[in-house]
Amino acid sequence: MKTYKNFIDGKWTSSCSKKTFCSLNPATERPIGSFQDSSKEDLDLAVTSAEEALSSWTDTPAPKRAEILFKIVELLKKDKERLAKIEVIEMGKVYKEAAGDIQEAIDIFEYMAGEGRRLFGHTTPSELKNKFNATIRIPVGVVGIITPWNFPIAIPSWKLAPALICGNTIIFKPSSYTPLCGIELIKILNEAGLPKGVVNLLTGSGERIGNPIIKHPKIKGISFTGSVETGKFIRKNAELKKVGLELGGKNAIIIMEDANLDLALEGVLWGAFGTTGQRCTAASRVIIHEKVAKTFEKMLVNKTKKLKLGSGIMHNTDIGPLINKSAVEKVDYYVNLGINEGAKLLYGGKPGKIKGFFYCPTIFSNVKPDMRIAQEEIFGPVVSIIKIKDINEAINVCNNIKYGLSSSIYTENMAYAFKAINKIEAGITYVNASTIGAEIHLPFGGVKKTGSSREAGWAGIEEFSEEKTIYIDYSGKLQKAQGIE
Ligand code: UN1
Repeated sequence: MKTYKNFIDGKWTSSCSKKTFCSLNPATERPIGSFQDSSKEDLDLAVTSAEEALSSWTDTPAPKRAEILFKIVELLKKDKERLAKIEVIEMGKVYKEAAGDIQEAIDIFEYMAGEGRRLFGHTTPSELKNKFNATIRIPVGVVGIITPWNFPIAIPSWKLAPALICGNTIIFKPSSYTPLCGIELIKILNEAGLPKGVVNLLTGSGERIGNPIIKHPKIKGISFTGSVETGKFIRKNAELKKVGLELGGKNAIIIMEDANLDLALEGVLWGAFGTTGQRCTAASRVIIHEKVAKTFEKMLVNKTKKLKLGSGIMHNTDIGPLINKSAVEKVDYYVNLGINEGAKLLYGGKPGKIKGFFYCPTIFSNVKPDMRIAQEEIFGPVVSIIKIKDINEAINVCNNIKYGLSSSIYTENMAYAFKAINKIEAGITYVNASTIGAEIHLPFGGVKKTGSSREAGWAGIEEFSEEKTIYIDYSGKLQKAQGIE
């Protein structure tokens, strides 16, 4: 089995800890490689390198930095198939979704490369004569990027691409369930010609290497996607660092009585069972008008029965494995909880019969909005159907959760659609589309316990830069603002 290394100061290096850990293929439960179990000492070396690289990277004109990002786009395109296969093997999602993940990385690097010739600030008039006012963007400094396993190439790219174009240098810790994907991405960044120290990669656990990144006094910004618990820990321990957090969801699809049910069905299947339900944006609740609930439930069960579990590498697989054994146990725990809470198990509700971390797609009906299966993030292929009587109740139920990431409504009625757009407490609302599939050039993020940050698109530039205000007085005399003589 191959041992992979950290990337510090432009070199592939073993950890000072001399310890390693394994990453498993979730479809076979077999290890795919061993990785550095990094320590605080490794982090200090990486931070020193990132600090040394900072001023020359920041001084490199943004359009020149962009040339490297365009090169990354080219290399990712060339390598798309190979990277997607690695992602299937390490993370488990089905091949066509893994290819989508790589495409998301290509798209964000391309968008951010374009930003090299924008990175807009503002100009605005002064209240005084012969004075010029504007803002420019400056980098945050050395930033820490800590990413999850569910989009192991795309989510790091959402953060790396804007961080790079804004002139930051980076300490990147991929999830310890998908270190190989992180390493493959950094290999490409390196091949594209990033100067040494601009990006440093450390593999290892949240506890041993994530925590010191969060607390490191020389790291000025943290961008994190993952659990609410870790998000809270970051808020407490990152002190005055600039922090971006994306912390999950309990997203709903509302289906009104006038909805096109065939369309809604496709949306629910894709939102609830795509990526085996392991998206922060997954649709884990269906809030449906009582007039159409029965018909829809039948349609959903019929289609779900046809979904095939299996390795993501096989072309006929619909649903890949969960990430690990504890994910299977967690999903199973929630399924039993749902039964005990009095929900009706319509379909599924058990682990897959094949080897690997599989779980059958699962549908609950008669779910009450306050049941824990309708409140807590399960992160697996489980969907809860909740009946409602009208649009107001639908929106109340939709908002009756601690999260606020994605949401969706299926209706042909403009008034319902706009009510949903205006009243749902979420960072994203789709109309007649599922809760998943955000595009990279728009802001992504949520409200409430999802974390209230935004990333990607122009929000990515805001996340990884500071806006500096410039006043230039060319009057040749002391002028005082606010009318002071
Ligand atoms: C996530 O699960 O954290 O909108 C990200 C989507 C994907 C990204 C999901 N583009 O579903």
